This record gives sequence, C-alpha cells and structure tokens, in this order.
Amino acid sequence: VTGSAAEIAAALRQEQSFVLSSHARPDGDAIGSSVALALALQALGARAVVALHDPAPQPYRHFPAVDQIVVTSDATSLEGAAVILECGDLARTEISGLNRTTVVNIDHHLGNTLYGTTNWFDISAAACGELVAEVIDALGVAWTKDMATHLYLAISTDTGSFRYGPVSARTFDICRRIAATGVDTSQLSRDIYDSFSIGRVKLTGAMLDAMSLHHANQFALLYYDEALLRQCGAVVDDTEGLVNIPLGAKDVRAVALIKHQDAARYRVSLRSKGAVDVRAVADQWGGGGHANAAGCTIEGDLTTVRAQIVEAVGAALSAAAGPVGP
Ligand SMILES: [Mn+2]
Repeated sequence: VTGSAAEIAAALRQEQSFVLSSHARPDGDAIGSSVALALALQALGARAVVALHDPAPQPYRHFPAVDQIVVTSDATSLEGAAVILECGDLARTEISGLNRTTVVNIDHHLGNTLYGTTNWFDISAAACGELVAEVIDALGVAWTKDMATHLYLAISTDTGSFRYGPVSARTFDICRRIAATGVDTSQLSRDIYDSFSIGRVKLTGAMLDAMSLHHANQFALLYYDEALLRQCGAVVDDTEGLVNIPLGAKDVRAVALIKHQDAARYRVSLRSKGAVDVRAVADQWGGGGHANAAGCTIEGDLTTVRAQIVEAVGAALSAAAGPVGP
C-alpha cells in the first residue's frame, strides 16, 4: 500500500476545481469511482468535471450524473487539478492534457506507476470504488443516495457480484452503508445486469456456440468481429462482461475473449479463477491488469494469435497447479 485516504483528502482540499478521469472504454468501476468522487467534491462546493475517452456502457447511461460526463481525447480546455481513478498509468486515460501541476492518483491495479503528485495505491481493494468511499469519508462529506449508487456500481461490477477479487469485510461494510442511504441494491443489480439489448443476448449465444475448449476444458476461447456483431444486431458495447460467462462452468479456470481490432491486430481480454495468473499472460504482450482479469493487444493473423494464447494460458494453468511432487 502506498499513500492513504487522509493524504488524498489533504491534496484535494488544496484545490477548488477538478478534472476527474479514468481509463478508456470505462467499466463500472471507472464510471462509479469517478462520478461518486465528483459528486462528493461538488458537495464541498468545488467545480468537478468527469472527462472520459469513451462514453459509459449503455446500462449505466441513466445512472445519476452520467449524462454530465465529458467524452473527449483532449482535456486541455478543462481547468483544475487532475484526479485519476482506476488507472495503472496516466496513458490509460487516452486523454491528453492531464499531466498537470497536481495529479491525484487513486488505484488498485498491481503495477501502478505512482505517476501522481499524490498517490493512493492499494491492491487489497476489491474496487477503486472502495478507496473512493474512504476518500469521501476523509473529506467529511455525507454519502448521498447518488454517491452510494455509484459506489455500488463500482464494487458490484469489479467483483462480479461479490464472486471474485479481494472481497473483504471492508467491501461489505461499505455496502452496508450504501444500503443504509436507502439505495435499492436489488433494483440496482437489475439495472446493471439485466438491462441489455436483444442483440447482446443473441451475441452471447453465437459466441458460446463458437467457443473452443482447450487443456481438458480448463481454458475457453471466445471470439468476435464486426461481422458477428452485425449478424446478431449487437454493438461493441454489448460485449462488456461476456468474457466472464464461460467461468460459469466448473471445469473452466481461464477464459480469453479475442476481438478483431483492425487489419492484423487483436485485443485479448483474459479472466481466470483462483491461482491462475492471466496478468502474467497479458504481460508477455505488454498488457496489464490483475491476476484474475487482464488484457493485451497482439499483432498477427488470427490462427497464430489463437495458438499463442492457448500455449501461454496452458503455461499459466501449469504454473497454478504448482510443482509436481516426486
Ligand atoms: Mn477496478
């Protein structure tokens, strides 16, 4: 652990104006963490704008204040201290103009480069939203239902509904306080998980139909491209979280979802259970993430990319099995 909520709050109190940001292609933790903190700073009378490279995923667009997010690749015209959430490196925002005199870095990704002028980095947090909850407390701001809604979005999605990551007593204590604000967490879960398009449901079927299994069913490989999206009436947004579905099979311990980017470039999302370290897999191609959730971009033809991933995940499965005894 580097830094603390108190140090972050002290740095934030020095400023009156903020630009908050998170990684490109934001997930629930990116949206929830940045909006919750922006609302808390606004409650203190500060100006706080959330700027992201890409829009919020469809299911989160009607969440409080999400319509106020500025979608841009250049934040130069937005004034204030930079507050970066959920990013191992500043470049992950894919937004220029954020390397400022004051950069506050709050994150839980292994390998965070401590790029801030004030940093709080804690990999024991199940979501960046857990750290934001403590920062809001350290700022002395009372939690509103809107803030609590976003903290729940962050924690629920980053833990896959409390199934993975370092879920702890702190996680449930924060969730207890979220419920105490009057937020209907069951309805929120419906809003998060059961608000997809028909295209998404069809795409799920098509991708699982074409899924290949390797290493005695321990590894599942999924793939999609523009043509499959069109065929199903789905959009890229609809693919969020699909990588987790094969983990529903007991035998499956790792999943890769390969997505055709352009020409000969493929984006690979990786998920795993328990000791299977897919970050080590992503690392071989300059990617990053967590032991159980990582990603990288690979160049080459699809057949080769698939073969390389199957081999690398095979090694990760063997490593997780530990040394074979005599
Ligand atoms: Mn996160």
